[in-house]
Amino acid sequence: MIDVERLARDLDAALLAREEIAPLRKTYGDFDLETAYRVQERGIALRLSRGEKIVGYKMGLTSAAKRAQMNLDAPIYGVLTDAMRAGRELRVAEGVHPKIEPEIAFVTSRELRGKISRAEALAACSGVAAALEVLDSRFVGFKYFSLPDVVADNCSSWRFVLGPVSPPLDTGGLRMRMLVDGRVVQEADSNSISGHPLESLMQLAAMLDAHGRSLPAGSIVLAGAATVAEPLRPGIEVSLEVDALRAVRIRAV
Ligand code: OOG
Ligand code: MG
Repeated sequence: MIDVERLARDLDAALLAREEIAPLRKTYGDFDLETAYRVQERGIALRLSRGEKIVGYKMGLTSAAKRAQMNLDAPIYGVLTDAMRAGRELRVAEGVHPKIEPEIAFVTSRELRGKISRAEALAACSGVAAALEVLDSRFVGFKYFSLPDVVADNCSSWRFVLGPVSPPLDTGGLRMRMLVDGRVVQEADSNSISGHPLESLMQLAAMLDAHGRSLPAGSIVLAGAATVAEPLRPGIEVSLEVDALRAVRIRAV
């Protein structure tokens, strides 16, 4: 029997101590995806007990590039709290081995529940923004080899930053360019995210529903990275330019 509380506490302790731990399945044996989401939920409860507030969700492994980079093959979701939201600067030393990736974020103004159409998803958005997600796994060397491990670890969530929020628009077929110190390092079409970024929002509503939950109005939703993630080193400035949206940038110190 997997002790959900124990796994959540191991991960939480690693997060607080900025320490790497072995993948949970190595230490505790196999557990399934449903158990992993329960560990994730318990880990979030620990964060909430420290005063953090849930501000939204992130979808992960929604692009072929990310699935190949992580060698995993199904979309997953994690929770975003206010403490994960970064401003203009980010302290690399507060993490273990952070990586940064280009995303699109939606801001919702209506509750979403269950299976919804693309039109319903769009109608529920009050805004859209270019976003950068900074991942940081609790596992040694950022390697975990299994979906349950990464889901339990809140899908490697660590920090995120949104660019200026624009009114809702069609986020399909937009060119996305991630730059490090002004040089393009990753480039993709926004449709490499789930075929269309809105599909990520629809998938999230369906996945939450399968866990008896809905997506509250006022949520921030990261649609998942369009390309592989790049290492975040102190001193670099990373920006993301997305056609039709305003750019987002962050400096790593
Ligand atoms: C898992 C999280 C993936 C994305 O956008 O695909 C993710 C990981 O890469 O460790 O956030
Ligand atoms: Mg991501």
